[in-house]
Amino acid sequence: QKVAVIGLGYIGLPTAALIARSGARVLGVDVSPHVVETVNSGKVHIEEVDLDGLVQGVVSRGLLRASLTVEAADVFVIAVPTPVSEDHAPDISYVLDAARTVAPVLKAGDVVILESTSPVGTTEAMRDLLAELRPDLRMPVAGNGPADIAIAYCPERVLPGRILVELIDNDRCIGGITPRCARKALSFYRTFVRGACITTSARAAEMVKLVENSFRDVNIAFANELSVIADRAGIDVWEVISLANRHPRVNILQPGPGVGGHCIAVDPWFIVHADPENARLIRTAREVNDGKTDYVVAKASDLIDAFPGAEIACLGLAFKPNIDDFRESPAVKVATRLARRYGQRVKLVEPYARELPVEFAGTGAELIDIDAAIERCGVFIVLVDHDVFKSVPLDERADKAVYDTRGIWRDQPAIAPGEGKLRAVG
Ligand code: SAJ
Repeated sequence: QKVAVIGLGYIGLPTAALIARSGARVLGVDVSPHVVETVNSGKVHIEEVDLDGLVQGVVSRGLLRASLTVEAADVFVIAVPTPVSEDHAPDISYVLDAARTVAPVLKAGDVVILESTSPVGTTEAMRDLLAELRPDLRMPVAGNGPADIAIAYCPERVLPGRILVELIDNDRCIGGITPRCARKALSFYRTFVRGACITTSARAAEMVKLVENSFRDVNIAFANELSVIADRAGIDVWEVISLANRHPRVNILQPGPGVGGHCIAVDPWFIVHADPENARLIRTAREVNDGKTDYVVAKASDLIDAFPGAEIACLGLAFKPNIDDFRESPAVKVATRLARRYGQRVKLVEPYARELPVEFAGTGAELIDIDAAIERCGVFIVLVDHDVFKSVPLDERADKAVYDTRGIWRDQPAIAPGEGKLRAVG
């Protein structure tokens, strides 16, 4: 069968490559000429474990090809961004654009699957648009009997850094506009997914995706709120969490400088926007997690001010450990605010960055490696729990003033800044 994947980003490209490896002929469609050229030359424009080798293999075997324009196919998979605007309203225009792209080449028997995280009702909106553009084809409507086109929503739920593994092994939830649509999409996913594939309605599947990420956001907010309360009470939050987690039914997540990435900090707003009156806990969790970033900036500034003149090392910029993804990263937010305030004193340590990210242009902040930071800097602000930071032994950092937002150096002693003791944890 022939598959067209619309959108060759963090989800679309790995998905296209895996489908191609399962033996289908895959056309990847993207609006960016750079992305299309890169993929066609067997290379990748994003970093993800093992993706480069996979793409190179399927492109060289002629199974995956990229293009700026769509062609006829049997299955269309849409994986385009669904951002939120400043006022937290979801923007589904890329999904609707993708539907407009696909509409002219649709034929009876085709399957159209939306994978982008979407507000409830988006798959139906896409169906309505396709119906308008192709009145010659019967689009699925619940209770209306057979249709020419099957339309389904099947959210991705993979973790950056483990995308290729999770695309195959995670369970999938497949929501059809009608049960028949779900069954057609199911037979497609069975060709490359090893996890269980469970069918439901499109609206339920849309909600499932939003709920998963909101669940995680609320639970991280709990840990972040706890970290502030414990800090003010002079208690080590990581000790409290690890002891509380010994209870058989307690599993508290880890506090940090806030929540980043392009999913968990965004998707809960889709639910809040749809029902602001009732989504109170979900909205508060967002506010708590964003507020933690402000708290970290204030605490880091207090520590820095206690050591005038000392150079400051901000450890980590990625939105989570051991990846090179800086999108919506709370570490970047904290470090840019510190760099704007303390200028050249600020040194950024990020083994996953090849150059200084644009946010820091003009601040005077500089990218250095961890060894240089240990030699030069007196104040350390730990923002990301990269393994390379965790492995720095105490004797190399015992004389540093440290604010550790991730709890990786719990053996760090407090350092006296001239007069008075200053212990910075939480
Ligand atoms: N974080 C904490 N403390 C924790 C766990 C995470 O502060 O205990 C922070 C991370 O540092 C990071 C943010 O949360 O800044 C998000 O990281 P993550 O690892 O929780 O999630 P993502 O954004 O990489 O991927 C999530 C996953 N969703 C869930 O785990 C419910 C993934 O399965 C989804 O596919 C992905 O969002 C997505 O695309 O929606």
